[in-house]
Amino acid sequence: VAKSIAVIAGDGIGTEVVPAAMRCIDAALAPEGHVLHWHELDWSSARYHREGAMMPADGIEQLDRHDAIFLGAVGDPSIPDVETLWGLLIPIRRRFDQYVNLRPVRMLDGVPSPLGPDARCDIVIVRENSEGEYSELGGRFGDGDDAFAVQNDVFTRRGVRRIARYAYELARSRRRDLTSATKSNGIIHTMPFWDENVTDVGRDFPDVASRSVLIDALAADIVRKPGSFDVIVASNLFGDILSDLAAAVAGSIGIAPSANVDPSRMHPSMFEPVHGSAPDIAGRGIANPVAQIWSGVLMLEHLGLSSAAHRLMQAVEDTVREGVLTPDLGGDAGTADVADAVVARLAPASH
Ligand code: GGG
Repeated sequence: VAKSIAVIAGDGIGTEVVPAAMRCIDAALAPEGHVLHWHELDWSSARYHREGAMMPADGIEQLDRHDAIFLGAVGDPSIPDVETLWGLLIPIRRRFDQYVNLRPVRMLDGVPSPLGPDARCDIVIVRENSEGEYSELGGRFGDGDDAFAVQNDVFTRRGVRRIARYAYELARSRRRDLTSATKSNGIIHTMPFWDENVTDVGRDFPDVASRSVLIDALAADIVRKPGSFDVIVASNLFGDILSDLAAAVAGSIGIAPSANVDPSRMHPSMFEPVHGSAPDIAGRGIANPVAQIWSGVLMLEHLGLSSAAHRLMQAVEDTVREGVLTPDLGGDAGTADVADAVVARLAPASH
């Protein structure tokens, strides 16, 4: 199978972890006779400075010709985040109707959790990825001390129901337990609407235990008892925040992967780490590549290359279990050291 992958390494540590992950993915595929054709695109903040836009005017059409998109990170201190995010990441998610943002969070042996050695968790956060709080509706009004800003959230029946259905189906394939993040006590229009639609979809899944939990209590419970969660479904903003929190509980945001999925498969899906460009550590060769490699595992699964995906994940788990860790996890390995260790574990045994 030869698949075509658009690669956008982007900014900061994206340019370090993406090539490291590509090496690992190629090493996982080689023994099986599969190849990925990588098409590297220099769409980034550097391009914005050079040409006035993060991506070309026909960027979406270019991406649509590929089987998947492998993205690193976007964001640079020299450009407002709103330009970088809405100039690249968010248009891709929306134009390709990647309405599911899957964010698995699992504790790996060898990765220390701030909760101690006995902590366990294996959660998938299903973040709504096409509407909600990420909205362009609103604006700034007035001047001086009378200035104010209005931000409108958009929750559609179709949007809430389709993400709820996806999450229930995922829960059915796992431990049959679903938690929905809400804030219907304070957010009086959109959150009760979210709750009603999630509950309604849940009637088709009587075999899945489900509950609605206020986001503040849920955040505390993810810290207090992370092992009690299976699938969590959340709106765009809530899902983004909860996945950083859960990743930190599992050891580091440096290991947290994500998949932006168009379940209809009409368009390419996009695979990226949860973390951003981390300008504070960029250029030092110490960024953790695990989140990017794990995002590659999700991409291989999505492309139907599940045996290579399984071996790649196994190699990552063996690498961290044996103590090859970057500084965010308390080790002193560099980005390339971790990738080398993963590649070495994937090499066919020599006789
Ligand atoms: N890994 C992609 C990246 O750079 N994400 C940074 C970010 O701020 N993302 C916002 C979001 O996922 O909504």
